[in-house]
Amino acid sequence: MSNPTGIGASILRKEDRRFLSGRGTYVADIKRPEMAFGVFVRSPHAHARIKAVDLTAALALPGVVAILTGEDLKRDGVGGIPCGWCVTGKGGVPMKEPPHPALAQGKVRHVGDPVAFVVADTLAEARDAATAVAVEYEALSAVTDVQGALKAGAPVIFEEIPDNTCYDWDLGDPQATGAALKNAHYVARVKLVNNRLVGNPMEPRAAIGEYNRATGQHTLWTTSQFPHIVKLLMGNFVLKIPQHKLRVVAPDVGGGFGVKQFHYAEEAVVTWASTKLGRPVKWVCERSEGFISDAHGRDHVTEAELGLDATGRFLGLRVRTIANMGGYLSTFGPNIPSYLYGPLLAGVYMTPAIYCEVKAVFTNTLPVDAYRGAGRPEATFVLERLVDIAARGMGIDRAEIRRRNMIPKSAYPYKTPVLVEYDSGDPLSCLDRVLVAADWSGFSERKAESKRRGKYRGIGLCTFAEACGLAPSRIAIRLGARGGLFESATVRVHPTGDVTVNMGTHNHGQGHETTFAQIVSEKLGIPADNVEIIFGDTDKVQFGLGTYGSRSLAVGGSALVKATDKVILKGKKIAAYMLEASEEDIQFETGVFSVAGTDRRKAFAEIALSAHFPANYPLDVLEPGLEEQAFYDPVNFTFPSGAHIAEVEIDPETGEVKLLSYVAVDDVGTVINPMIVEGQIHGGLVQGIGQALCENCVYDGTSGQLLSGSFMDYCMPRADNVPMMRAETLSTACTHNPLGVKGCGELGTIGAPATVINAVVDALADLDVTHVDMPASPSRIWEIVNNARMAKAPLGA
Ligand code: MCN
Repeated sequence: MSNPTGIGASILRKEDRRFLSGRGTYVADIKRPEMAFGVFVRSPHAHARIKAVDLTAALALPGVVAILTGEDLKRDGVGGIPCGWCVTGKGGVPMKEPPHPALAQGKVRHVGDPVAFVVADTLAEARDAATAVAVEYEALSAVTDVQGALKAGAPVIFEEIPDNTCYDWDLGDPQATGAALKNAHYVARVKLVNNRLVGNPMEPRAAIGEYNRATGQHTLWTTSQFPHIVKLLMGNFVLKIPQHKLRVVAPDVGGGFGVKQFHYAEEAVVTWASTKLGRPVKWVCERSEGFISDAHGRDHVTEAELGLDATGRFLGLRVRTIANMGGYLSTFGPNIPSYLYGPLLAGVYMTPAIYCEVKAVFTNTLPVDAYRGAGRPEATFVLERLVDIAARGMGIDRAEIRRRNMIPKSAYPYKTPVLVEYDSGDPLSCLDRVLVAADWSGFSERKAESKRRGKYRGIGLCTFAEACGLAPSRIAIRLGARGGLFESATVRVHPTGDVTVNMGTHNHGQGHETTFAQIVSEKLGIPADNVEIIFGDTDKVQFGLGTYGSRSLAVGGSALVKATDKVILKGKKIAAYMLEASEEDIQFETGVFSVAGTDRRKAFAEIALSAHFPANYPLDVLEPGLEEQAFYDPVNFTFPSGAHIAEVEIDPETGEVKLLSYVAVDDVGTVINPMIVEGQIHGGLVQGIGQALCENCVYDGTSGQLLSGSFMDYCMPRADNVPMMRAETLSTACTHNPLGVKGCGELGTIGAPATVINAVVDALADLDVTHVDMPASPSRIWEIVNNARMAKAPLGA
């Protein structure tokens, strides 16, 4: 490697210097002069009419500045929280899009629905006053599960939507798929639940609104993955603040995982309150408040069938899913179980016919939206469970059945029957490598050893493709996005040759300050330490769409390459002038401009200096300065793929599933920083393992109360749940972006749930268990094991 801080170098994360020394700046750290504190009064009911709100006692308490309600919103003409994606269902019927007031009006629709906002001089005073707000509710019956919400006579969440259905959508060819299943030699079937999850980023959400009466400028500091979108949605639709008068700042953000990529009511309420009151207003979410106010993830109920011919080749796949939308539509909610789900059902296989139907349903629960992987883990789980069920049903080795159906490298670009065209990939190589790395062939010995100790051992495999690098504006807009999905970068070269880059993406744990600096280092031949990456402030950074859908490198990084290319082009003009040569003869390599075939050269820093001291510039042909901007909108998604293997051991006495090993081989295209990619895959794997083994968001079906509303009941994976994991990469270059990169941020959550559950089911195969729903918690496994044992050898038999 010629450049020690360029592409391919595993340099340490630059941003960790401030994080590890406790010097990050999070929204909760920000103090503004005269700042007041806000606390939300939230509904204790899942479904209720608001009969009256009595503020008398609360307003009389010390320190209270104001208490705002949904009625105040109405009076001030504040708009509802908009949804950013409109899905069109069967027959061209657009989704139902009910109003979403920032503070409830007339009715509450989930536990935690905000009803009032109390602002006081101190946080303690605001909390006291919040408990004194008297809301009279008329409780209504609630429904929290999707099947219940579709039953005749179910509680109706919105009067104008009597069947609680947001949309009824489909993708693929129903006739061809029906015929394929009818003619199949074998049909594998599964009914499964994709468990509901709470994202729980380490830093809870927070927001501060501030209004400057002198300039008419509004500022919102918020824990957001996409400050420009918040600015657009909130400014334009909710508060009607002209865009040039609104600044949104998302400083250091302590993890998002999708949870912070929505425009939330709280952001609008603090901004509105600060304008009304003429004082900055701060709200910081409590951890337990996060459980009832952050959007949740997953929550599907699915039935699916995979038809195969006698040789084990896939003929047709039919999937019927009911997806929970919750009590309101969140920013991307409708898009997750439709366009981020259906197109992923092809996986890495050549299934000729696929048909997918999704009903999205309103319930009395928190809105459901993207959570790391967003739609793609759900699709992978359905497909990879079916593949295992088919292999077992037909007596074919699980690796072999996958191999027989996989898209060979030579068949790329490959168009699937569900909308997408994969540009590149080599899933067979991923499979071959993971089988060796995990010693698939030596498993039976290890299983026998576990058996001698009275334990059930299982090995699970999952091979999958993902669509990420969320962009192509033209595709997204056609499919219902209410905005573009390009990305942007500005490269400012200082007179010394040091560089500041403004990125439209947002770094909240992904290491952008390092990897984007590595790209600049590689392109301009300067050390990564001489490059500063700025993001997250709409006043500093040009319009950009933010970070989600593993898009920052593929889309943002490509914009950065374009901008640096423009810098090099301009540098060549300057060099040509300085070296008295023709522009065509100037070469640029490893930070040096030179005249081809001569020893005449100028270092990058000399060119930068000259650009800022244009003593004798021919100003008609050469502008001073060295700063370039680029916007990049790709032609396609990127399609990483992977093959993962997990091994588990189950203790039949306790039901505990111990994860013994996990090996992942993923194709992420060109790797910018191997260590960061490995870390990203590890992090995603732990979240996927969490979904598979312990995390579960549970509502009480009758009262609609959230039963798993704290870390006492919602089990996050911890270090001792996870073994040492091995994450390897291989690279087939993306064919349509300049770096050949594919995203890596979500691979772990997409592959791990199916991998781990396939291993759990394999461990229980001798008990004739064919499927286990997530999470495979000790109580669930204990029950399955004991029921299966009883079925095989009933008591007294
Ligand atoms: N990278 C690389 N080479 C590749 C691919 C990526 O070096 N071939 C680097 C990138 O330059 C970047 C990181 O890996 O530094 C992740 O890149 P990418 O896959 O483009 O994903 P994003 O940066 O867009 O991050 C989003 C993704 C998503 S969707 C979620 S959710 C998520 C995630 O990343 N949330 C995270 N990783 C997270 N990590 C942390 N710590 N916290 C979160 O909230």
